Amino acid sequence: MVARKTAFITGIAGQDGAFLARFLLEKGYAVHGLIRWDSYPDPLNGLQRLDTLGLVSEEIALHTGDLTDANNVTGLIRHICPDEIYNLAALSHVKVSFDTPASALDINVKGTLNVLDAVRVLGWERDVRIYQASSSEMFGSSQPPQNEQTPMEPCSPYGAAKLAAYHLAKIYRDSYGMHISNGILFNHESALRGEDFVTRKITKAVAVIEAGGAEPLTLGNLDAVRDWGHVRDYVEGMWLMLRQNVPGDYVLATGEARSVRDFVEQAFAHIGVKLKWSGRGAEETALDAKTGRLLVRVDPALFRPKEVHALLGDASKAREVLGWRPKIRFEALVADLLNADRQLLRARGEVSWPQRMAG
Ligand code: F7E
Repeated sequence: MVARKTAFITGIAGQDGAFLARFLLEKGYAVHGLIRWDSYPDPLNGLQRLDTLGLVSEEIALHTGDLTDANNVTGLIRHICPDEIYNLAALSHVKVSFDTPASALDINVKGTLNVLDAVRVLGWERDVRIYQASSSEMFGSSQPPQNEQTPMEPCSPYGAAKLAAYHLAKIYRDSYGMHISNGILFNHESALRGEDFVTRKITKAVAVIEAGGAEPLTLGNLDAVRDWGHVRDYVEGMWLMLRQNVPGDYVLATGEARSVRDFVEQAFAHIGVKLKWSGRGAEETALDAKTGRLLVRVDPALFRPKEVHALLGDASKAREVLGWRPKIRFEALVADLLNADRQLLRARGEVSWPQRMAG
């Protein structure tokens, strides 16, 4: 009989953590997760995602702790004795990292170091496989398409912190022979994405407008181009990286570049509304082409101090070595998020439903 593997997921209460937990449970793993002390009292921001996936149960062992506390991390890893660690905990909002750069470095760099060093200090370098959540934000202003060889020029404290953590992972791999892989993931979304990320912000606003909401959708930079995939595909890629005999670094991306404006158009198209764009930059607006009602406007307060203009991933290496292929394309992704937001509105009873859009 094959022994049951144990996985430890830091950041299990986040979007990726929740999907990965479900994926690993389905594979028969014993799953342990790290949550911050404040994840409990605030279910909306804390364990809501695990709850949505039906995972707040004895199936998962949740441990309260803090990634920035080295002794705490070492103690937890010693106690859990994991075969695999997925280090997903992070301050993950790029704009927030401009406001709290020290926290971004603390959690994203020191937190990663604490995980890597705990395994080294315990002398388990050959026993534990580690997945490090690296990010396409590390490419920053590098020309697209980006792959594992592309120079990294981060544009935010978040990107710089992720790059430092990426290098630490490589240094520990090369210095101590540890099985550590960096997943360089391009944007990946789901219905569990926080509403302060652009995809959920758009689909939630469109669902509200469809149900009779009066407020237009207010956004920052509409020209930003991203490579958006679905988190379901990406957690499989994380797991596949740890199945390899030799660790490595892999880009996971769809290879499809879309602007924020494209995402907005697609979401409104899904509810049967065609947009008419006019103006540029902070003056740009979109009206309902049929009724002339203002549906989208720009607020310069949502611009970032420095923007990553275009991210488009080349995931050839993951395709060839891991056999990884994303299955969910752009239209299906937008539909998935929007339909979930429609359902959520109905369930919360926040607006009357169904209701015709006011003209
Ligand atoms: O922004 C623009 C914004 O916040 C996407 C994280 O998971 O992916 C994510 O980082 C784009 C940016 O994600 C609004 O300026 C316009 O160009 O959804 P986002 P992100 O910054 O790309 C990477 C791979 C990560 O690793 C990160 O952890 O959309 N944008 N208007 C806006 N963005 C937001 N949030 N809100 C707006 O109103």
